[in-house]
Amino acid sequence: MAADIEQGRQKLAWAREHMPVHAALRERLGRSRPLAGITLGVCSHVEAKTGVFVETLAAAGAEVVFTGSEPGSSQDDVVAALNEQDGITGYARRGVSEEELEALHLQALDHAPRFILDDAAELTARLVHQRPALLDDFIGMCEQTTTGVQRLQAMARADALPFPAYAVNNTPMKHEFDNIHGTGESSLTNLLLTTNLLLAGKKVVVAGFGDCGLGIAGKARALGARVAITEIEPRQALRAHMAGFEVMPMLEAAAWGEIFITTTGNRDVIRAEHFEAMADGALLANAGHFNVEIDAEALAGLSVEPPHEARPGIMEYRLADGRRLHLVCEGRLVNLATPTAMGHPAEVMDQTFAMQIVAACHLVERAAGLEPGVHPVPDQVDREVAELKLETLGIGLDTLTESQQRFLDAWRDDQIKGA
Ligand code: RBV
Repeated sequence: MAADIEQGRQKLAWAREHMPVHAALRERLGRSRPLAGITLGVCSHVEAKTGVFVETLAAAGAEVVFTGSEPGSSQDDVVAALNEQDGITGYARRGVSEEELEALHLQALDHAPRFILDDAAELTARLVHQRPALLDDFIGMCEQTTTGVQRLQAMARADALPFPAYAVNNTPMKHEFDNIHGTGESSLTNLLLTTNLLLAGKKVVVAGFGDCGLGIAGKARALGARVAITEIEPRQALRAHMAGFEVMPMLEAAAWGEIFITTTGNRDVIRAEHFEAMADGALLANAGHFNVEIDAEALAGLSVEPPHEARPGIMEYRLADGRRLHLVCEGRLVNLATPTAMGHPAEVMDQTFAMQIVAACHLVERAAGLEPGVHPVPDQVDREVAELKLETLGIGLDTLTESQQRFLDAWRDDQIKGA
């Protein structure tokens, strides 16, 4: 069936309306056009907010080629509505296989992008691994997610990162908002929509107490759930404990919990020994980038019959003793890949993608002077986006007085007390 292009335009218009930082950037960068003449690859979940991000990059002068960063998260109507715009070409489809996703990525790489804005380093890793001839003219890339930064660091350790990369995920403006509030709200929203079940009073196990885990755990508790955390890092475990959460190993949590949400960025976090311990009806969902945190193969191996769809987006596995375990959207990103999922809320993506855009403009300008490797985004860039965001919210700031500034610069006792 042909994608409903009018619906795609409507989704883009709504997202535009709720992304005021992008509106400001579109105007500013539309005048200075800092990305003029550059073919830019964007790999992300291609829904409406990502669409506004792509439009803004085109307004900044770039020739944009986009593709999807996950098989289940792009929306065909938005893809069609983007493809009709000047300066934008895209290759993304909802519900593709891993092989089809690879083919779409390679189609995007056929445009020979010289800069990449990536999610989980998906397109970047392919560029280095499968299209090394493009590296000669390649400028650099910006990465927006925790998984991608860790992957880029692995590439750097393996001598496979011959250009500068900005760890946009690590800026306060990204991970303290997107990971905590974006993942926190959208994972729970979509889990509840997909299951039509109540969170209040439920025992929820969150695997991992990084920013995403912290966001989900805090918001689940705010909705009345009892929350337990599993961790491998002693200080994170203590943080969770002192934030008032139960902390326990997964084997114990498996027997305790009713809903499980993984956020670790690693694989096989919930596996056979854990499925064996779970109660009938347990719900399993993943909020990490890759669908490897819940070992679905092991779950299928324990099942006495092929899984069947219990509700759209939920597969039911029946174990030998009759217990049923429910896996949400094949363990793919619960906030993006369920049938009704729309990703993070618009206000959060306005901020995240603004960081990507401003960081990209900054890196394009200074890439020649930077060593290959993973670099932090300069703090000033982060501050500027924060100021812009506050401006759109109509929130004012105080400024330091001269004596306050002197106080901060002082170190001698007489200076501190006498200033
Ligand atoms: N994310 N994108 C959306 N476009 O709706 N929602 C979440 C969207 C991004 C988020 O910024 C995170 O870094 C990444 O998805 C994980 O794949």
